[in-house]
Amino acid sequence: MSSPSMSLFYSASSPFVRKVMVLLHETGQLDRVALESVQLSPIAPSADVNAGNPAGKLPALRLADGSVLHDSRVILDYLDRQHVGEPLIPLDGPARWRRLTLASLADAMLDAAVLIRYETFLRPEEKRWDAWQAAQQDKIERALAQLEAEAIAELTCHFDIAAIGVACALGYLDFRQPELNWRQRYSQLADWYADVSQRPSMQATQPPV
Ligand code: 99T
Repeated sequence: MSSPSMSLFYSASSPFVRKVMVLLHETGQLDRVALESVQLSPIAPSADVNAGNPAGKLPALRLADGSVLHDSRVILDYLDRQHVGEPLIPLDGPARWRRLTLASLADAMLDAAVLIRYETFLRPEEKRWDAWQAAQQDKIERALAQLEAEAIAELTCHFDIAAIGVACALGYLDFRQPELNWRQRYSQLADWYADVSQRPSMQATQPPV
């Protein structure tokens, strides 16, 4: 086995990193990427990450030539063009735009959930803003409702960019917002998630307990 040619700035608790890891599993590319574990937050940045990604965010992928790709969407697109199997991001046609739109909705849930995490975990209590936090939570709820009403069949038919994104978003809600009890309101999504979370790629990338 050759040594990895790329390295991924990585955290096991990041759902954006998890999407990349799931794609690596699903496409048989795990051994091409070395993991560089990083602990960071908006107020405790990593100089190494900042040097490659001025936004200071994970994931970032250093390629063999030393250049750095970010963010997760760009990295997924890049890695999906590096294997010989069926692409997980359709190359063209209406399917491409629909699957990317579903993936973007999953990212929007994640953006809101990560902002809530920082608001409740990092921001001093006296500076927190309940209405702002509730507005982020509403975004998550609206996204869950639309996925339940419109996207179950599409998610079920293929474990691709859209399904990976939604699965990682639901996993992150379980990880950081267990009290949300989203399964009570979205039973079809719950059934779908129960099924896909058995996949080896999802099992191997679970957030820490
Ligand atoms: O905002 C920061 O300075 C640090 N935050 C991050 O690096 C988070 C880690 S999730 N990453 C992103 O927000 C990436 C978003 C980007 N659009 C992408 O890559 O798709 C950590 C969550 C947790 O630990 O709970």
